[in-house]
Amino acid sequence: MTDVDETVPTATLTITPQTPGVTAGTGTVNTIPLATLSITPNAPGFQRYPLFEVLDSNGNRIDTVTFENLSAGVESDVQVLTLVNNSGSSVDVTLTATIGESGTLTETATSTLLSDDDLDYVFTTDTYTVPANSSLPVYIKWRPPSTSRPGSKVWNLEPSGDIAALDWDYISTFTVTSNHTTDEYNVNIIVTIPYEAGKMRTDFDDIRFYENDHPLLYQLLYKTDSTSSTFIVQLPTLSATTPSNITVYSGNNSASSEGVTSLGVYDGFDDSSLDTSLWTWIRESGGNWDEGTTSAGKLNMKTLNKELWSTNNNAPVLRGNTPLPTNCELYCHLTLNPTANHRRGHLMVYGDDSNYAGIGYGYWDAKKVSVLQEVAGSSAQYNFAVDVSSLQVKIKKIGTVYYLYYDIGGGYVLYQTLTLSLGSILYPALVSESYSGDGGTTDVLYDDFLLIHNPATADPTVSALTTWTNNPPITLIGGVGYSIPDLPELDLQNQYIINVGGVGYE
Ligand SMILES: [Ca+2]
Ligand SMILES: [Ca+2]
Ligand SMILES: [Ca+2]
Repeated sequence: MTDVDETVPTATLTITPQTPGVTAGTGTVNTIPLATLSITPNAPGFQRYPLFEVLDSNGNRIDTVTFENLSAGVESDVQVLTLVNNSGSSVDVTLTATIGESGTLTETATSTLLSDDDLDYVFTTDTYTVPANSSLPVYIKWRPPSTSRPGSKVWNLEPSGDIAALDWDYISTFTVTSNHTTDEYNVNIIVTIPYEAGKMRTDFDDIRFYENDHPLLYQLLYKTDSTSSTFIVQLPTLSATTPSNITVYSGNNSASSEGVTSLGVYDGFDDSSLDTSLWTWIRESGGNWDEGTTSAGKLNMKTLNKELWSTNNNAPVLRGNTPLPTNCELYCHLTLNPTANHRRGHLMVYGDDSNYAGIGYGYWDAKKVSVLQEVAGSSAQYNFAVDVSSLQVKIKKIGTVYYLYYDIGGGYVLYQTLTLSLGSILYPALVSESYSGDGGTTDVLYDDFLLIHNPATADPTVSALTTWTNNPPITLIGGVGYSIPDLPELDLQNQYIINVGGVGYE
């Protein structure tokens, strides 16, 4: 079917189908005969609406759906998408919108069908502006390909790509609770899914994430088959007040992974070859670095009596190829045993040799967690004595605020919060250095580099997964069950799905 971009305006939309059987024009006008379906994403991000199956044996038919803007602001760029599934005949679809009783509708483009051949989908390029607290009634007129009555009626209240119908056998759930003061949108979080024997594929390809019956974008970062997997999952909304309830589906041996690759970057340094699509050397020290030779599955960059901190800018810097987004998180695991002053390795946000900030580990009269910064060549450092051989470091970048964390086994500890103007184009970087007069070298092993786009401003609280249970066969929207209406004037053969709030469909 289609993939949908995620760049959409904030919206709280309620789909409110009307009662059936209203007569208008030359045919019977039927609105979708369902009770109110309330779907409130509150947020940018596409909303995938339930699948209705409707056929009008009269030929022409008109269905009406009202999209209600419940938010306090004008919603622009609202797009209506109909997906039509028929058995091969052409379908005549027109989409018009009129002024709602309680507000003014501005149609910003004329309807244009983008596809009308043997339809899998039909949609228009229209976008609409819906004033605050007003409605956008949309009339969907289409000509079904057949007047035959196909038999039993099906009202399917499950979302497109319906997880139950497609034979996912198990579900688990978890909650994400914001620790920030305002709602945030399209927030990416890290989720670890441990393997559950017999309830998921050993390669985790059948894992799916849903919220309120809507599929969520996700990206598999890394995994060990039959052991554990780690995903980025994107939440359309992370409410400041209401936790997000996420459902995880598994248990479909024929499923293949449908994740995206746009939410983050991972390098486990596992294939013994530096990935030059990800990394560029600012200064390379040939023969003094390797991936997987010194230590399998790790990148080694030796300290070489070369420095970045202060004015001797001769240390090797392995820099990411792609500039960092405004808000992001960087992670890396470090293994080293420094024994002389200034031997150290860092994960950094790097603009150039005079503008960077990073956290790592090194030696400064003792083994210490180390934070280094330079802003326009003015350098500073922070050190915290702790004797370990490996540790995890993390940088949360929210605009120009840098939160620098370390984890020596007890969980992340926020060590420094720095507000720094490092420039507008910044990259992730790995840097090993040591004092120029030292004369020795230290292996610095880097592993599991991870970059996550658009994290929550404050780390949210992510609950543990609940016990995996059987997937109930029908997903009810809003917790309300609908009986199948008896509509003798309708055949039910064709299907359409209405999406609101999405732009950039392809
Ligand atoms: Ca590699
Ligand atoms: Ca590795
Ligand atoms: Ca410098």
